[in-house]
Amino acid sequence: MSSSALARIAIPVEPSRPETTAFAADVVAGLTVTPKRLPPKYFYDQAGSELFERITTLPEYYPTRCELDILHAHAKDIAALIPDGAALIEFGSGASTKTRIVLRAAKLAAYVPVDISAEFLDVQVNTLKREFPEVAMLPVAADFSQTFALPVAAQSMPRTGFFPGSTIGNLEPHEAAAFLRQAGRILGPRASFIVGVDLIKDEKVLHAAYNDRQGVTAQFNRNLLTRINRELGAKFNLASFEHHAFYNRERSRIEMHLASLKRQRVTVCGERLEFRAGETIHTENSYKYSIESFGAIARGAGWTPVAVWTDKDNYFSVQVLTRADDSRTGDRT
Ligand code: SAH
Ligand code: AVI
Repeated sequence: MSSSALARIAIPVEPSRPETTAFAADVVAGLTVTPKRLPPKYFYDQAGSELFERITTLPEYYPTRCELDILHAHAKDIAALIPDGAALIEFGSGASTKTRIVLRAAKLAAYVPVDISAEFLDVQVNTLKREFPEVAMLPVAADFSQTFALPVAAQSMPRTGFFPGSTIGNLEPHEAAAFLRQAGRILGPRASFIVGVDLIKDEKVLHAAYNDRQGVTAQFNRNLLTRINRELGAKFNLASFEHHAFYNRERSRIEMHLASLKRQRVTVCGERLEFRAGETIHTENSYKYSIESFGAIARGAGWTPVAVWTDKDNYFSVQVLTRADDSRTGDRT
């Protein structure tokens, strides 16, 4: 957005917080273009993080179950990749459920959970400190797609990266490549990076995972409007927006949208926004990869895939990457 457009935006409810100003700018920028869109990172306020945790327990949401199975099956392999005394840097750590498998299997000196959902992160870290008193907990509340500083204590330790959940699938492929490059700089030479990547599969399975019968995914999607109402003083009527999620086969991605059920006008930060009946706000993409297509992105970003593990149904993969300047041969099971 241009600086004059930024200056036009009015009334963030808490104008002194830089995060609120950035949120306001991104919301206005995304809702004044056609088609309307919002960045998925804004799903994750406290309520959004809690809703995501409920999603992970839904019968239809296979990714968490599959990835937990893979991590349990390969806990020893993962531990063998991690040098003693290393720091585990996790991007988008959420409730750190999967991380506990790694924390139990490896001899880590420090855990650096990086997450944009600051309040939720704080609560998780307090619990983790009690569970793993021998591991230094060094949380970073930050947007991992921007430059951020590693805690000083972790800078002198060997570092291993962890990015489970297929959160990488919520980035556009070119953003995923840029992210992997930046992660390479953060993790340093000779680092390993363990990345969860959701795989292309039967479309019915994909559709069900994002259209659960209890409507939790719909609540997660609509929570974005609740957050805009609360933090930016808007008055979206949640009942007049419907959750839409479908698989876009050509682009190998689930798309989530909020569809306006009628013609309506909503004012956000002083901008009068018009919605046609049926017009949508595109809120998230969740890209699904083949092992080869993800491998190509990783290679292009300076990493070498050295191991790929999948669950019994081949729904989900955990991929081990090493810096391309430190490639070694590995298994592909
Ligand atoms: N790793 C967990 C959580 C995945 S949900 C799991 O596998 O279950 C995605 C997580 O990434 C959320 O906790 C969210 O707050 C965080 N996140 C999303 N976009 C982010 C960004 N740009 N920067 C930092 N954290 C982000
Ligand atoms: C965090 N991320 C990988 C989830 C996904 O599956 O794309 C977010 C999510 N969106 C809807 N349900 C879950």
